[in-house]
Amino acid sequence: MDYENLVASRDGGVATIRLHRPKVLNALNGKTLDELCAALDAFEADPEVRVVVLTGDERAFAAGADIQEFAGQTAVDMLEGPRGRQWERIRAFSKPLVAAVSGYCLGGGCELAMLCDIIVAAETARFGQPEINLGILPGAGGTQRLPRAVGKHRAMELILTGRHITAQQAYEWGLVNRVVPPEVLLDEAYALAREIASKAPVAVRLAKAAVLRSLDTPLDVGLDYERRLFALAFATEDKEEGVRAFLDKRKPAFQGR
Ligand code: DAK
Repeated sequence: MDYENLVASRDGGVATIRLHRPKVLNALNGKTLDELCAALDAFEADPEVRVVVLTGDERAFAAGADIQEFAGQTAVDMLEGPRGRQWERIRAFSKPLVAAVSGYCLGGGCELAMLCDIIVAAETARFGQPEINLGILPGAGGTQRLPRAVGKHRAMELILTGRHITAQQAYEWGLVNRVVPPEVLLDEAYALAREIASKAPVAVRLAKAAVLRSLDTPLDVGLDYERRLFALAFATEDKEEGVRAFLDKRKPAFQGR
């Protein structure tokens, strides 16, 4: 499919979405978010796609929402416009999302990375929630996901000062999985994505759903949810194949059923 502000492609089980508005550091305007949702819809529906890598370019993953668009927008636009639905779509994507982050990853860009399941950062990456400098606050989950990722006090520091942190600091705070030299950023992200893509696809989706549920439920509810999804995995042919392959001492050939 052709998009204006991103490039979407697939290689085997791994698809890639590369944000592409280089003149404005991949600022996330309505059209870009629409296209991102359309690409996710297409990848969700394509059974060949097992994992999606989301990336930007060297200078920016994304420098946040498009501030040009904010000028003149009202509270009602924020409440009733398409933004909420677009972010919900990204949140609901059922397959693993691996963010490969280089350069600026700010505001809505940082919130987008946090919606991904694994974050690989180049040494050049800079993370932050600078909305406070615009007289607003994070609006796509930053005040909720950042404290869950790095703890209350660190999240407060980032959100109340608007300061950026380095990739190394983000790693030390537990916001990203690993930090690598920029030239191997995509290699590292694809190695992870390919490894996940080789696993049983239904189990991978169930595992993603179960881990995400842990972040928004009390332990007993989460354990109950996990028990149900675990039982559901036993209804798949891939479970039979995985167990049989182990016992036969061979590699499993998962079919996604
Ligand atoms: N929007 C629009 N344009 C942007 C931009 C942005 N977020 N960030 C950068 N640009 C543009 C700049 O205006 C500049 O354009 P020209 O002047 O060349 O035309 C070009 O990109 C290059 O930027 P700079 O010249 O500023 O480059 P520097 O290297 O000097 O600085 C910077 C890079 C990233 C530090 C700086 O550009 C910057 O501070 N950018 C703004 C970052 C920011 O404040 N981001 C947070 C935006 S608020 C919601 C969902 C999401 C959100 C809210 C609600 N709902 C679901 C309700 C999200 C909100 C946000 O993200």
